[in-house]
Amino acid sequence: MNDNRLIIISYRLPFSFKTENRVTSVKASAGGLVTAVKSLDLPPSAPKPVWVGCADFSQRVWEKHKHLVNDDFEYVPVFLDKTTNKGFYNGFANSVLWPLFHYFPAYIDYHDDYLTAYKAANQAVCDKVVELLQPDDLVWVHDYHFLPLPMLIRQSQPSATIGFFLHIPFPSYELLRLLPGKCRSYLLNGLLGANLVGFHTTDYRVHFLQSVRLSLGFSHRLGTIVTPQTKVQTGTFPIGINYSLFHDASADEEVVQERLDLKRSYPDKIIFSVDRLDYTKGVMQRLDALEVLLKQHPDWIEKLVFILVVVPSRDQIQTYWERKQMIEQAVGRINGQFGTLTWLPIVYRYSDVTFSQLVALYTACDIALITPVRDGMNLVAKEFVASRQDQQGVLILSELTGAANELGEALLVNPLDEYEVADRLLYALTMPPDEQRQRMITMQARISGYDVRQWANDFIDALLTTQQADQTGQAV
Ligand code: GDG
Repeated sequence: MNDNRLIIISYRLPFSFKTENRVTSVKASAGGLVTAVKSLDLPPSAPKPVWVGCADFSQRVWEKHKHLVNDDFEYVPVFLDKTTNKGFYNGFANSVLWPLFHYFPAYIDYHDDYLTAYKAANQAVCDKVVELLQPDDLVWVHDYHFLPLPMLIRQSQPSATIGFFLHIPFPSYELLRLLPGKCRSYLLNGLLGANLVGFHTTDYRVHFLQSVRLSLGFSHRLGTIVTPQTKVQTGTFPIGINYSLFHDASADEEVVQERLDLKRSYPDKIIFSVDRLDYTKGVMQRLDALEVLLKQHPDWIEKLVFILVVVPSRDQIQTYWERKQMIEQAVGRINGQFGTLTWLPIVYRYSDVTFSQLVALYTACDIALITPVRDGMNLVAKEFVASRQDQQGVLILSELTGAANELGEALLVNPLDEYEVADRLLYALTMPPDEQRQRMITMQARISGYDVRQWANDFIDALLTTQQADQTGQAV
């Protein structure tokens, strides 16, 4: 890193305001992106980085309470009107791009006015960024909410240095072509405004390069796309986690106490999962697998418990609240079918848990059952591995996650095959401690070597390289 000022753009800012009994306080939010950006190695001489995002509070609240938000960033909220924000976020971003990029074409709900709102929101964010932008700033745009933003900024500031990182999968061209041609070209052209476009895996990157060639006619040379106006480098940057945070937390006093409480309440084998409420996370398929296991192996009845934490998310979108109902029906059905007067197979919680509870669950469980049907990376799998100081516990992981590329010692499964998942559950329930240790040690060595700080620094270093190459006129 050098002394350039960093401008981060993400849909959400990393905090929210909470008012209780007329007292307003600030709540910092966690999550992969926030942790990543906050752990960047910025030199002490670097100017304060700026974080631009869409406000989920009013301008009046911001003016009154912004003094409460006091950390290493300067925050710049963009205030969108309600209709634009709804069409942008619930509409185009989460009812078109999200299902499409996660291979759920049947869930796409495309309307032209969603696209209009998406364009308006991107323009509003662009206007704000351009207002702030100074020579030598590095702009880092995050995720599918802002695919057109790099080109919008570039059109107004041709010499800006712009990086873009996609946190979700980039689908194969066969999926992308479901979008109307004008819309597809608009989105792909938007990304070509960046100097560097980053993905979690090489597959996603290859899909992007193919889509650009087939939709726009620009081929690439060793991952660099040259158009008459721009030169765009692409790269693979698998996001990591704050490894030491999770590893060390397992010995925190609060976590130890929570873990003891859990072990006392659930003395048998514990299977655990935590996900945002989302059809991509494969919760229904996971429940089907548990049902198969208990049907085929009734000797496990009363000898295990599945702690299923589902974190509320996007519940104003139909496919999301419908999913919640489906999950709750399935939990009720399985508990009714296999439960006894003193035991239930599933403990279900629809809420978030604190960091200490999360680490206690990661370290109390015998099996982490992580079976998304599509996931850009999946940080939960990495956090589970990092937190196991005891080198015990089995990870069952969907092969359709980005994380599966790095966690080959997990029991990899196809989440749609409930018989395979049930079979792997059975194997995990009886896996000898030595085998658990061997697998865990290898995974820990791998993910501790490339943590979130390194991920963020690598991306910024690669972005700086494109800037230097542009300045000296050499090919990237
Ligand atoms: C997107 C991509 C990609 C969850 N529940 C609680 C809680 N969490 C934290 C986890 C983890 C994060 O939220 C979830 O990250 P994931 O990667 O699993 O999933 P997405 O939210 O879908 O993230 C994904 C990621 O971006 C990063 O690029 O990996 O593929 O979809 O950090 O720990 N934290 C606490 N309580 C909870 O109840 N404290």
